[in-house]
Amino acid sequence: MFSSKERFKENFVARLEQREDKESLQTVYSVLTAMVKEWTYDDWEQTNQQYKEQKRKQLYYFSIEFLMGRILGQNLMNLDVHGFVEEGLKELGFDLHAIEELEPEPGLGNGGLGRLAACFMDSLASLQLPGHGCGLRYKGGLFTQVFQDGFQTEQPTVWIDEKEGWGIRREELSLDIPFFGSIEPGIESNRLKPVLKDAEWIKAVPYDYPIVGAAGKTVNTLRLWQAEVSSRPLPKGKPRTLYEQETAEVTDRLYPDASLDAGKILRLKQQYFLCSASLQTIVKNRDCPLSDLARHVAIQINDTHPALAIPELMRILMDEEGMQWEEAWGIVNHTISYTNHTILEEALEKWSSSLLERLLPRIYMIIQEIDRRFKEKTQQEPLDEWQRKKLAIIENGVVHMATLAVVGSYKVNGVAKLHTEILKVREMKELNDHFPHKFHNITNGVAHRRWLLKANPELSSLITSAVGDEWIREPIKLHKLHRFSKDPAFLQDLQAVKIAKKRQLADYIKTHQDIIVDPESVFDAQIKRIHGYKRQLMNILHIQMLYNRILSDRSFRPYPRTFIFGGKAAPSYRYAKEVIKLINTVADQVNNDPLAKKHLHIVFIEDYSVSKAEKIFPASDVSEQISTASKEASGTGNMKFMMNGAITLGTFDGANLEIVEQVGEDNAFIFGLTARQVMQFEKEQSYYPPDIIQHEPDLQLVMAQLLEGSLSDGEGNISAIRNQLVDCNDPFFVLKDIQQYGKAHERLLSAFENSLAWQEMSVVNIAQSGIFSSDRTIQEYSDEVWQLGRVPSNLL
Ligand code: 26Y
Repeated sequence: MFSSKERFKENFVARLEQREDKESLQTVYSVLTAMVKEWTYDDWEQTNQQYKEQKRKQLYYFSIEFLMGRILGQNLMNLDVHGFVEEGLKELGFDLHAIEELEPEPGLGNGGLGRLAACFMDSLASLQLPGHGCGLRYKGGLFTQVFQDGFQTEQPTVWIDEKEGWGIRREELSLDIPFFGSIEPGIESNRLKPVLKDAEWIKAVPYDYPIVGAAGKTVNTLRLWQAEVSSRPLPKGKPRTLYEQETAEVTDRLYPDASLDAGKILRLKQQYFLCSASLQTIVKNRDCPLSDLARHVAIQINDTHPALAIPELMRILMDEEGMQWEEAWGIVNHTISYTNHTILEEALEKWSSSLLERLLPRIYMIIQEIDRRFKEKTQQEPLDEWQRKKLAIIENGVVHMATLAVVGSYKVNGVAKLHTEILKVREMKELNDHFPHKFHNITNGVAHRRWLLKANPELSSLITSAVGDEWIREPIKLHKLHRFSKDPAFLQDLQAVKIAKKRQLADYIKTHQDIIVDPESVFDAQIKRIHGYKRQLMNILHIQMLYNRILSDRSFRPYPRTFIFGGKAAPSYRYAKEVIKLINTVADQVNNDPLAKKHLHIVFIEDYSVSKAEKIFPASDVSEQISTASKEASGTGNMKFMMNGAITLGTFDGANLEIVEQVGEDNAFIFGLTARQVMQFEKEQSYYPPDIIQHEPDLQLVMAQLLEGSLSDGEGNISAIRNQLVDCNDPFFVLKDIQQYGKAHERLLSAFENSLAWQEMSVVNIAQSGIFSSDRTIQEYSDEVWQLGRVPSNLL
């Protein structure tokens, strides 16, 4: 690698000279990427070599999503060369920022869970821990969101990284994975061995991506599997074209529609494909006797999507390696651990026994045996019928993946204190009673190097100029900023940085969405998947109430605000899509109303993604975290806002509670029902929205506009919202919390008007955000679950 700008420039120019289209930015991108790849690959080989020689325990993080975002800029940063590469290119007349924007963005994830996996990859490598990712190389990432007449439409995204991408195809490590067929008893070396007959095989080809740790040197691996046609014979009667088409589908896209059986089979195929290919490789490449596997390998399953790892590892140990059940189970149960990310009923995976049995006959047999043995164990316990149901892996023809994941893992964690508590006392109470030592909490964290250092270089320089750069390696050192919380000069600088970031975002909004917003207004952002429990609906109804008041009350002239939304709705989630349409409808009205637009602007950033998030977090003053208490497992956007100095406006839910624990209630705006109150209402079924509407004229007006007036399009396009809010007693308590939400907004606005006091709150938030770095999270996983040893870079 180069240690100086001059050498970099020389080499860069020499390479550029050899290219044909020297003037194009695309060529510059291609030359630069090739150079960074070379720098990375040396360290990558060395890291692998080192891990092999030292025989260190390795972690494999299994996840159906890895939402990595763009890689070039991050690698330049972690290699510690971003500064001189940027300068060098500038001197040559190129803008690094523009070059970075040319990288096709891998959208191989959907939301928090996938981005968490990506942050974990960064922290593992940066802490010099041997930890790798295992996932799928989807041809298209999540769909591209395009608004048409305010409605979300979905367009397939093809993520092409064949020529210029970071991945390396490892053809020689390919293997075949079987599906369908039937099990027959066979004999091998004098022992019974189940034999799979007439299976359909799909070839799994690994693509390896380098994960560069901070300060370079440690380079771990993200291995993504791609499905291809196998050379094995097809089962009798299977048409070749159908087989080819079905094979291509396996890694075609994330979360294919699973409303019909064919879609369910496809999702299960994806899950097994990931687990089987990864586990077979891990077992084959181990550097220890099989009986020692748990001391040399840790496997973390990111939610239940890779829970088939449990029966699959059993299968490998027993059928392929000849182990007895008890010994194999002991290994599985000391190797695999499980992270739960949700308590929402609809997201707890359940599969029909018959589908599973048809697609994966041997795996289903093993799940049945795990279930039988577990039932036998709990037989003696004095449990009622309901409790036994909650402990069943297979019940009434349905396989409960979360139960399987808990029974097969040695540790189970929730992702924030409140979430873990709810798992233990309610959602998984029976399992926790049975396995009291399995459950524990590890609060999420985010890669501060991406979300602060890279996304907000202006703020990062300000922090470094005040307290030095230790915080980059040790984020907890952000504490030192407290010293500046009353320093007017620092507070002014902080404000200037925020304004600069707001201007950048305003420019982006002007260019891409043709809306002019005022950087002096409060930037209030809610960016996350669109979902009922996250309550984007409450946000937009509140805005509509403000709008109504501006029109009706001449004395009401609130401080200008820009409301920013971003997020996608699952294609089949009708309610969430109606919320999108509603936000766009209100936005159209408000942004075009000459009176209202002096006070309010609404921007729905189209096709929200990691790179867009990198622009929004640094530019926001207010972080909307307004989920119905008890429903948001953790949230991680809340942490990204916090480290960029935004103030939380939120409910006591997920990690918001821990944010408030850090900053104190004076440095956040908290409102609404508590988790306990929500759960009480749910238990008693005593919430009845019409009671509330009856007493609130401003709510009555909004509801009237929504149901038959200016917000309703008269074509039934908001019938799902209506149905939920009015007819189904709104499980998300929107109207119950909306008045308190409005009051919290008022408190917030008056705080904003005192700009020094606001900046002081901002400093406290940044100073206390270190604990939410994923470095801390990963260290906890390592200490409490994986027991990894650091491999210092001086050894590398
Ligand atoms: C398969 C299907 C049912 C499904 C697909 C995606 C189920 C769940 C998911 C994704 C869940 C997810 O992203 N959960 C989020 O995980 C974050 C990281 O822990 C949390 O911060 C966040 O609260 C949670 O909603």
